[in-house]
Amino acid sequence: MDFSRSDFPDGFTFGAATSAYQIEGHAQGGAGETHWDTFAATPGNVVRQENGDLACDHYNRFEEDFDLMQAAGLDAYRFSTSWARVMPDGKTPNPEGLDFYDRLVDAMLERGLAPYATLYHWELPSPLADLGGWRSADMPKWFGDFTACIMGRIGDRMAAVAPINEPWCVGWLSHFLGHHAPGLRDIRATARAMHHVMVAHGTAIQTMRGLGMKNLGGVFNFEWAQPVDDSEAARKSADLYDDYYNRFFLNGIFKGAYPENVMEGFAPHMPDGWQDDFATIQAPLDWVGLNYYTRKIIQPVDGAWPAHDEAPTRLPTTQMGWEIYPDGLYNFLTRTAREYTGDLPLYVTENGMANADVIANGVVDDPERIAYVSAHIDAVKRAMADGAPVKGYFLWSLLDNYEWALGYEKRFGLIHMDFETLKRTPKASYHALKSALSR
Ligand code: IFM
Repeated sequence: MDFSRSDFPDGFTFGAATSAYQIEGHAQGGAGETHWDTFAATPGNVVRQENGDLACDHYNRFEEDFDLMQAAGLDAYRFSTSWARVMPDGKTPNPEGLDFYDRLVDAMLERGLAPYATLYHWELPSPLADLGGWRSADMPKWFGDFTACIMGRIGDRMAAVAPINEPWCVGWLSHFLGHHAPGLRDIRATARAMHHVMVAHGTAIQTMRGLGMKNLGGVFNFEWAQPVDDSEAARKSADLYDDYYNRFFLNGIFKGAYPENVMEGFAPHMPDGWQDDFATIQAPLDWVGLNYYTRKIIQPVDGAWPAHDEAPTRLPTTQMGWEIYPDGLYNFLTRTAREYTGDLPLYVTENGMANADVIANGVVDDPERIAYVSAHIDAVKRAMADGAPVKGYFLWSLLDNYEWALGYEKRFGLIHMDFETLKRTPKASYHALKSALSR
């Protein structure tokens, strides 16, 4: 890769990220059913109706995975804790699940990998989904109880914790676009879910402060919004996309208000008393994590709010069809520091690409991923040179894994997974990263 560790200040963290449902093998260890299991079992939602029952069997093979991380010279592991493994019905602790995360964290520490935990990465226990899931005003309380339960067990060994991975996906993608569980397409459900996710985030931060924990942050996914042309209508459309995708969460947390143009759509559907929740939402953070992959070209269309669509790109794309646009990462890092977070540490908590990788004679050549990561690391360096206080970079993902509605065919890993044999094969990008980190 086109960089070396010595290009970065001492203490800059290089890590890799995963999530529980995408790798662990959810059918093991007494985990409860989740809304992803039933979403995946419903025809038309997930490619080949694939689910996370076995995934990478990380549940039994995490030592091997951590050995590979250690051998690559990585400093940190960003993982998530499955609510349904820790509390199968969403409310009652499962000793087997707690023991698993206890062992997992100790195995990281034994190999010098700093644990960066995310409490929730999308597998909601079905009994809570039955009660309304993220539409319910009770979610923040249930989530606070889960936070106390899991962090009461492993919180003493965390390097950093964030409550919810990618609130936009939990709210908009899952309740407005219906692409993820619970697969709703309903603006009232969306407005409520977007707000309750924010209150749950703040509740979890307060709960962890109560446990005496430090280094607590929030992780948000951002897409750069480019107007399709110079027209006023295109600019307004791109601004609205930017506001409900990116700014909604930062505005809520750092300014105590949601963007006005988003409220034009949401206001009639917000839960009672939502304006009183900002004291919780604004619980102070120690760092902010940005997940960044791509840019979207936005064009206005006739129709109901938000009345816009994505236009095709002319730039190269990844296996996901996502445009490769490293400048977007530079833009977000500098804008976030300038407009919201000031000196607060920033992390790139996810960045990477899916590629149609194939294994031949035991080797996986992925020059596309090496180029993608190099270009995005260069964007991080430029943002730092221009004053953004970036303290770390996590690659998505350590392993090829379950890419949600797209099943197992989109390969994001530094390590190739044979999903039949579960054999792990480090790709050329893994070896390139290892050599960059040792320089
Ligand atoms: O696989 C996902 C992950 O779960 C959340 N961030 C984006 C990744 C790639 O789509």
